[in-house]
Amino acid sequence: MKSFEPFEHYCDIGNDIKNTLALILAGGRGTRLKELTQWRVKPAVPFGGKFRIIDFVLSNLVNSDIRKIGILTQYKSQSLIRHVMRGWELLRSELDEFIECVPAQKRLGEDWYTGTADAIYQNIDLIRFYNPKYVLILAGDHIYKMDYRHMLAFHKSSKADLTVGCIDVPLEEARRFGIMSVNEQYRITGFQEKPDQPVPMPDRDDRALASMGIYIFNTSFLVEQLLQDAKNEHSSHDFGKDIIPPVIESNRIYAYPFIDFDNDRPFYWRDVGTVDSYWEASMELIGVSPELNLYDMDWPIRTSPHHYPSAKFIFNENGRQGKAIDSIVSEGCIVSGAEVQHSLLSTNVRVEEYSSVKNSVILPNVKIGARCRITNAIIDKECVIPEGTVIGEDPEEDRRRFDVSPGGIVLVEPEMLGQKIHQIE
Ligand code: ADQ
Ligand code: ADP
Repeated sequence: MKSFEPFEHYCDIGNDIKNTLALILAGGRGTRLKELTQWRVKPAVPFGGKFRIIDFVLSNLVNSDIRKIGILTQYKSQSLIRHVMRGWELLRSELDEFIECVPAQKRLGEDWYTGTADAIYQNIDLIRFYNPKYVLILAGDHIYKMDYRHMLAFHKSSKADLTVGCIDVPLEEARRFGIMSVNEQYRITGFQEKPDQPVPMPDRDDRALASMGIYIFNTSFLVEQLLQDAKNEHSSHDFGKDIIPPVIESNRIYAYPFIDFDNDRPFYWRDVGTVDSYWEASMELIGVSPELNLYDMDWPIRTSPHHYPSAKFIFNENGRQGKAIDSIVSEGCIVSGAEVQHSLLSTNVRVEEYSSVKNSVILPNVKIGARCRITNAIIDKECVIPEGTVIGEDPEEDRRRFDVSPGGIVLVEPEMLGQKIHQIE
């Protein structure tokens, strides 16, 4: 197989899309995001100024016309549930459309969800109730734009029992993923979850084919596998570890390449799992033509509506101009006699006079007092930065007060500033 072999997969999916139930796994904490996920689950982490991470997968579903959606939550789900309830009521129940948050139900003597397959198994009643033809299982913590109809057409035309979304990744990162090998028709011939020694692609010894953690199952096949796995006391009940490898030989398991064949490279897909990758993905948005285009009205990313006034830049009394250069500034922000450079200000941020903010991501509702200098930082929601604070200039000092990532990004949380969190979001 050549590294990227274009393939024909057009197939009329007719009403199948309406017969698909999407289940979003939104339960994992995402510990590598440090304090950003101390109070909220990773899909609820704000991203891109006005969005939360889960908005990307929800927008993909709605834009793909898949409107039967269950969100399986577990860890610190309140912030996520509130966001979904406030912002995602656009679906119409009279048309059998819904977005439903399904919190983990801990039953007496039983554990919370142990692995991803267990999370689906514990909601098997939901699957039986809606009785869809296909179940699309997704992670709630990835940033990308994908039309799942293409994948469903591929699944159907391949007559697959299960199709796994895949993308090629650098070999040195491959140990974080489920890694597969495929034949020329993209039928999976080998699958290892997070292997110590990942197998490179045949024609690219620096890349490996990774699972995106996106699965389309024929419902009957899924139910059969879940019931079987639930009986196996040695299983960790995880799709990548326990469900996929044993069925490869006996069943039709395919890989759907999320690859832009016109440009011979993978589409944009990011797991902003660490403080550094979160900062980098945010900074990329500021660039002239970012790979992730949030201004593409053909594929709008929706979120819960805010009712803030427009951003404002004002002169202070001494005639010092408030300005933002090479930055994203969201609604509700006021930059007063201060300078913002190559930074992302989320909704409702205040920057007071003589302050500067550079190469930084400022989350919603932050207040930055006068005469502060902030560089290479992520400031979490609700922080009030006292007048004269300097962040990002002296690594020793930063380490003493805040959290500094391996890449040198300073993460600032209200608690580190001695501020009480009055609203856990
Ligand atoms: P990981 O990302 O390591 O690998 P995992 O930690 O199991 O997989 O999380 C997958 C998704 O499920 C995340 O969105 C997480 O929040 C959620 N999740 C995890 N446990 C959950 C639970 N018990 N209840 C509800 N939600 C839960 C997976 C695949 C790999 C693949 C990568 C791609 O196993 O094969 O390469 O995703 O990122
Ligand atoms: P962009 O607007 O990102 O330049 P396109 O206009 O080609 O890209 O496609 C819009 C979006 O539709 C892409 O971001 C991609 O995620 C999705 N898309 C395009 N082709 C496919 C495909 N074959 N399978 C799944 N999704 C696709």
